[in-house]
Amino acid sequence: MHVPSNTTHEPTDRSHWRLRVDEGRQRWYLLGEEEHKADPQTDIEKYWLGLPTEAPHLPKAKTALESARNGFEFFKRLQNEEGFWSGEYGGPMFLLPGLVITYYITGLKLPDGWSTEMIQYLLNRAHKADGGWGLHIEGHSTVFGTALNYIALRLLGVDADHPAAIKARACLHKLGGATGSPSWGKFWMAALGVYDWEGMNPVPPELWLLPHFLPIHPGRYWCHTRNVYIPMSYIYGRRATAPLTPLTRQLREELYTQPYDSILWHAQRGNICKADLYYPHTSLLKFLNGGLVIAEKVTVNSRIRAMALKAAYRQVKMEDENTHYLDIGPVNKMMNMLSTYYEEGPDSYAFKMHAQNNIDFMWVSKDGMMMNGTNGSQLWDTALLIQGVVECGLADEPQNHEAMRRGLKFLDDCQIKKNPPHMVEGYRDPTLGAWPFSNKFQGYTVSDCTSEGLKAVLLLQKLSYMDDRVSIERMHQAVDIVLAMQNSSGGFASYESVRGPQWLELINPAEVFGNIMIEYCYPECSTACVLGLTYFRDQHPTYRRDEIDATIERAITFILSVQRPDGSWYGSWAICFTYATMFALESLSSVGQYYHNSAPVKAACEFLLSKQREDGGWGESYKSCEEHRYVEHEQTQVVQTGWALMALMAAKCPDQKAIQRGVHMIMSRQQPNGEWLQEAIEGIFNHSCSISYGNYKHIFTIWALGRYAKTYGRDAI
Ligand code: LAN
Repeated sequence: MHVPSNTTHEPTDRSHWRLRVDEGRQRWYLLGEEEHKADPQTDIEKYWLGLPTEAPHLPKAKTALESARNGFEFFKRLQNEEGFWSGEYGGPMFLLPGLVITYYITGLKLPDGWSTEMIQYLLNRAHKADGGWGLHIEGHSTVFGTALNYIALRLLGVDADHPAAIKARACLHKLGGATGSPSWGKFWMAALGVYDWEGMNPVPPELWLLPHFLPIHPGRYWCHTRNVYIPMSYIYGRRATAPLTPLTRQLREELYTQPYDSILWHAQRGNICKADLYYPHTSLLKFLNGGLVIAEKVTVNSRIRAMALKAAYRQVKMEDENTHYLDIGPVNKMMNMLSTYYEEGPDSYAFKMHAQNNIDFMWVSKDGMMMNGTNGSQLWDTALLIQGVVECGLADEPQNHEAMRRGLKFLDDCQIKKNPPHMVEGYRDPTLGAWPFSNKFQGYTVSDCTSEGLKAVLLLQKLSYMDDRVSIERMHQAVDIVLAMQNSSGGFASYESVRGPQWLELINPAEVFGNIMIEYCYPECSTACVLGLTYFRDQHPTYRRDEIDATIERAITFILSVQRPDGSWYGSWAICFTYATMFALESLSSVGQYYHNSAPVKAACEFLLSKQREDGGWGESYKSCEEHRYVEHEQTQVVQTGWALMALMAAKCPDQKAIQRGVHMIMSRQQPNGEWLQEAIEGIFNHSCSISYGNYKHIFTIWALGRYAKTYGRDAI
C-alpha cells in the first residue's frame, strides 16, 4: 500500500469532494483544483460533508402540515438527479480495517484523499475517555474494535508514538491485548501476519463438500453469514498470510501484552475478552471445535483440502459474478477481494474489478472517510420517503411533482430485471422483479425492500399527473417474489426464506452477534410484505387473489404471535421496540384492528404511551436491542418520536393530546431551514451492532407530521 511519507494527518480540503451517481451507484471523488473550480459543489455534498448549505430560512411552520412541507422543502435539496437520496450508512467499526488490511497485503494504492480521510475518521471516532474503539460508534471500547482500528491507523501511516496510537495501545493492553479478539478480528490479524493461525478456531472449507440435505450445509445459513465464511474458509484453509514487513513485525510487538514469540497460540482460540463477548460459544461448539482442531492436522495438506478450496473459491466467484463484484456486504467484499488476489493474482480481471468497486462502499462525512454497512441504502430511503410524502398529500402539490417523477424514475430503474447468473449453484433465490436495499448492481432480493419498492411505485403511479413506468407484468413479478418468501410460521425473513433449523444458532461462532446463523422471521419484514400485498390487491384485485389473501392472513397471525406480554414487539433492524411496534400496528390497522376493537393493539398503544416522556417525545437506546428490554436513551429522539406517533395514529389511539405533544416535540426541533439535526444512531443489526440511517430524521418526521395533518385536519397544530 502507498503510504504518503509526509502524512500530516490533516483533513483534505472538503470543498473538493464530489458525490457522483450512476444508475443507483454513489461514489465520492476528491477533485483536483481545476476540476473543482469547473464544477461547484451541490447542497447534497455540502450537507453530508457538514459544510453550510444554500438552504434558505423558511416561514415558521404553524401547523403540522406546514412543518412537514418545510421539512420536505429542505430534504428535496438532497435528492439527486437520478431521483434517489444518498446517505451516510456507517456505524459498525469493523469494516474499514478489512479494507486497509487488504490493500496493505495486496500492495494496492489507495485512491487520492482516502488514507488522509480514513485517518481522520479513526481519530475522530476514537473514544475520548480511553482512546479505543468499539464494535460500533456508540459502543464501549472492545478488543475487536481497538485492535483492528489500531492496526488500520498504523497501516495508514500513523506512527506508534502518535498520541492517539499511544492512547489506543494503552486501551488495548488494558483489555488484555489482541489475543482476546473475537474470531473475525483474529482472522484479519492472521491474514496480515500479526497473529498465528493456530490461535484461531478452524473454519473448514470442507463444509462445502457436504451434501446439501445435511442441516449443517452452509447453503442453509443466513446469506450474510454464509458469504462471510466462504472466503474466510478459503483464506484460512490455505493459511494465506502476508509476508512479514518491518511494519507488521512492529505490530506484532505493539498488539500484545507479552512478547509475540512467547504467546501460547493454541490457548488463545477460546480467549475472547469479556468486553467483546455478546454470544459466547456453546458447549456444542466448543466440542466441535476440539474435534476440528484434530481433523485440521490431517486435512490441511490433503487432497480433500484441495477439493474443498476449489469448492469454496467457486462460491467466491459466483458471489462476485452475481453482484457485479460488489458482493452482499463490506465484510465479504474485502475477503472475496483477498481470495481473488491469492487465487487469480493481482493482474486478474476479478481482482481489478474488486479494486475498482470498493469505492461504492466509501462515504465521506465531516468526520472523515468511513466504510458504509452496505453499498448504500438508496432504494430503502427513497421508497420510504416517497410513501410519507404521498400519504400527507405533499406529493400532490405542484412544487413537488418533479421530485416525485424523479423518484419513480429511480424506482423503475432500480427494480431487478433478471435472476442472478449463478442462481441454483450459488444458493441464491430468484431476483427477477425484486427490489434490493441499495441498488440493482448489488442486486440481492430483500423481502421488505421489494415490498416497500412496490408500495412506492403503486402510490406514485396513482398520482393524477404521473405517467406509468412500471408495467403490470413487472408488478406481478414483484408480487411473485414476495409470495414465495413466506415461511411456514406465516412470517417473512430478510433476504431468503428460512433454510436451516434453529439449533444451528448453537454453532454461531462469531461471539459478537446474536441470531446470525439462519434467517428468522421479523415483524418489520412481515409488515412490509402485508402492506405491499394489500396495496397491490387494492389496485389489482384479481391477480393471485386467493394466495394474496391467505398470505396476508398468515402473516398477521405471525405478527400477533410474536407480540410480547407488555404489548410491544422487539425490533431487529432499528432501535428497537418503538420501531417494530410501529410496523406491527401498521399491519394490524391494515386488517381493521385498531385501539377500540383489538386487545393487542390497545396493549401496544398503552405500551407506547407509557414510554412517552415529559417533553412529549420518545427516546430509546440501542441497549434495548442488546438487552431485550426497553432502555431509555438520555435524550428524546425525533426519529423514535416519529415512529411512536405513526404507530399511535395507525392504531387510531384516542389519546389525541399525547399525539399532539409528540408532534409539538418534533416541530420544536425543526431548524429554520426546515431540516432536523442528527441525533443518536437509529439502526441495529444482529442484536448488538448499531448502524446509521442518516435520512430517517427527515423521512419519519415528515411522514409522522403528514399523517397527523391527514388524521386531524390540515390546520392541526
Ligand atoms: C441491513 C440493512 C437493511 C435491513 C432492512 C431492509 C432494514 C431490514 O428490514 C432487513 C435486513 C436488512 C437488509 C439488513 C441486513 C443486515 C445488514 C446488511 C444491514 C443491517 C446493513 C448491514 C448488515 C450487514 C450484515 C453488515 C455486515 C456485517 C456482518 C455481520 C456480515
